[in-house]
Amino acid sequence: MEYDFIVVGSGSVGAAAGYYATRAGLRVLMIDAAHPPHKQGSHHGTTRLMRHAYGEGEYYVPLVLRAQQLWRELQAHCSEPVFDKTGVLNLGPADSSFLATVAHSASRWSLPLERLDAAQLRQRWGQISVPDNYIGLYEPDAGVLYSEKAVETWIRLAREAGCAQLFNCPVSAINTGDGGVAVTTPEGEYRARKLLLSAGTWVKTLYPRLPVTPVRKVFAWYQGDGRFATTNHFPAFTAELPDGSQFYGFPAENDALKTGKHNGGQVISRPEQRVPFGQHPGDGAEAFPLLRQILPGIGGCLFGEACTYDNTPDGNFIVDTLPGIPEAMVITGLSGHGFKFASVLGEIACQFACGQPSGFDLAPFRLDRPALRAAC
Ligand code: PYC
Repeated sequence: MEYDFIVVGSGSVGAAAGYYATRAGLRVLMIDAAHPPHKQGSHHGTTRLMRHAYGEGEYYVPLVLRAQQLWRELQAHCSEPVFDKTGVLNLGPADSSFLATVAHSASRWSLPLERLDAAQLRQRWGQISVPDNYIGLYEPDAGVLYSEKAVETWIRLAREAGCAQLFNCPVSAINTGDGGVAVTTPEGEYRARKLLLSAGTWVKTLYPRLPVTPVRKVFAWYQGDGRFATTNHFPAFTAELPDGSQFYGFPAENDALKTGKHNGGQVISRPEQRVPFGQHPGDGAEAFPLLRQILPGIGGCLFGEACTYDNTPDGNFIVDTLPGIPEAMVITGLSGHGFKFASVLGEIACQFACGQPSGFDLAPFRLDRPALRAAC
């Protein structure tokens, strides 16, 4: 066997897995169709949210707390910020089910969370405008991750620790045999005892039965000013509008506030359908409802980018072995909220490669869960 562990897709989770497995003493080959960090997947655009009191389900909290420890460790290897504790403010109607789960997650795991009514919100952040039936749930220990910086650091650390890296090299097939796994690339075939498939959006080109839908998404930077910056204690945020649409956003940097719409987007089936920002009608106006209703002091669109979500039917991740290939783990379906977990998911993949069980309850992420069974 040439390698102990091959990583197919070395963006966010794959970059972390490659580093942790190399550090654990395994002979590792990281492969990617591009050269991470890059803009072809879902880790570009500078920033991602780091939320702990998790609105998507309290079962994510143990994972996200371990992820946070690992982000702190990564920070020690990087001279620029990987994580900034800006706080995260979750805004929405008082009866929002997302906010109810945020509150439940915080209480179940004893996480700091402040509840503010509409008047308290307006008093604390005069830049924010909310209807009277809105509340805010503020997580002071949450914040912002610098996604490309993190991926770049893992790639560098893995390389320095002796990891083999084959970038700009697409994998065209994964096969089993001789008690291991083989991948086919234009550079030849490589074999290992174990494999991680973390190819994100286009994972179905290698394993078509996975219930993952690629969706084109956009995010953009809008004219802000010092009132919306961390120096003025302006937090990162999630916001649910009265029509149910969900947005996320970050404090302004260099007078530009980044925001994007979490739901919606265009379902695509080929990479070339992910056309650049501005080429789809509505790209430039997508965030206007958020800005008009919640952040009226923010000005016009400065620039934007397109990215992709790899969505599952229930919005929960897929963390499992590939059906019929127990030597191969698949981590995909991060459904637009997974970057913050890249560190802990990389560690879980490393444990799989080392033959160690994960200490986490991964049942919500299995391929045979009811919500996915119909789709598989
Ligand atoms: O945590 O949901 C999230 C998120 C969306 C975009 C960036 N972070």
